[in-house]
Amino acid sequence: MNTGYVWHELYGWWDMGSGGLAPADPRMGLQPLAHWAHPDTKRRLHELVAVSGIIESLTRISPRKATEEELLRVHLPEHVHRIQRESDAPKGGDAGDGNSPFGAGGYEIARLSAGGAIALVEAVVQGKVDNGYAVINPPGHHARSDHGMGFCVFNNVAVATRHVQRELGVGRVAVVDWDVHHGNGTQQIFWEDPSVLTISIHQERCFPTDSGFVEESGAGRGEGFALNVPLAPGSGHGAYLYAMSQVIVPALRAFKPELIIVASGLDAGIHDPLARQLATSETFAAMTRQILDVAGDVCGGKVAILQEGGYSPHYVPFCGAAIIAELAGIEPLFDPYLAVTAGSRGFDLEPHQRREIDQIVDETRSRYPG
Ligand code: 9RB
Ligand code: ZN
Repeated sequence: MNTGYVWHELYGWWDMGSGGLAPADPRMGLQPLAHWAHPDTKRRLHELVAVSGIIESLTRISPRKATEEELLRVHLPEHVHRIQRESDAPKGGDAGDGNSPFGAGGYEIARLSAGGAIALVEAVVQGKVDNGYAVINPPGHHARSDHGMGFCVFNNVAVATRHVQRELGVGRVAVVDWDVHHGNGTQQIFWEDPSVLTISIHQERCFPTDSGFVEESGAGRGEGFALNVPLAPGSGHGAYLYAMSQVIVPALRAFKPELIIVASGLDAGIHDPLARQLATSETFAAMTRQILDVAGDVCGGKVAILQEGGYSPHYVPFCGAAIIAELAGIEPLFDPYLAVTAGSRGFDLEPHQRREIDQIVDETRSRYPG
């Protein structure tokens, strides 16, 4: 496969300050330490792709900065201009929820992240590559039209989707968000839009804690074009693949998109500090295989995978590299962590997980988009 690949050094310069989840504050007992979303995790993914030699099999695609006009297709002017203003301040600003700080000059990096998404999706649509992966940063799936949150400033997936719809004549786009957190921003942006099917598979009530329920399905003309697959904590390889094959793949086959964009958080990985799922590099490779198979049947294999979250600096690189190797059709990279986790209880589909996923099938099958 001719697989596109996006990375830029400035993604590794995204400055979240110090503190962990919230900014350090001794009055709250919060000691300074590298923020959980420190960009080194994404840089280490890129460096594993480079050092392993996987990069030799990929087509490098250079990102550009998304223009203000491109951002405004998705976001309100107040949001874009506030980020721009705060980025000009000596110490930067916050994406919108007080827990998502960024340093001076962050506007430029956030535009480069959205522009990296545009560049990859455009190359896939134009057939310059068959599929591709963009290790972009900051992430985007929590960013709503009116404000950022959850470490996300601009909704990269949404900006790229609008770009190919407006500029390249693409109609139906499916977004599969396997980040362990709910893709609430993407869902909100396309809530009433039947041209974009948003699917989010996530740990139930992980973040945000008040969205991502099965009952959320879109509204107006977009009714039925949002799909949520909330999983119990402790879901692993078996549960993820069962949910993909029973719910997500059938919905994609019914919708028949012209392009599939994956919002690829790697924080469902077993070593992630921000969630409690048990996915391994093999899980991510197998989910990629499922997406490639359905894409091969419905949209000529057009799949663009865009980085979202992922907070284990040790394990994220192996999960990302496994996805990229699967996209490119090359040998998987040896994952030294598998030896530690193999055989752990919860890797196979547990009876309660099967029951809950079957229930999601029952509740959603009648409203699959067509
Ligand atoms: C804090 C809150 C967060 C913020 C972001 C994430 C993960 C994002 C991600 C998880 C929890 C709230 C610190 C709310 O990876 N997305 O893909 N917590 N945010 N209140 N407080 C005090
Ligand atoms: Zn996440």
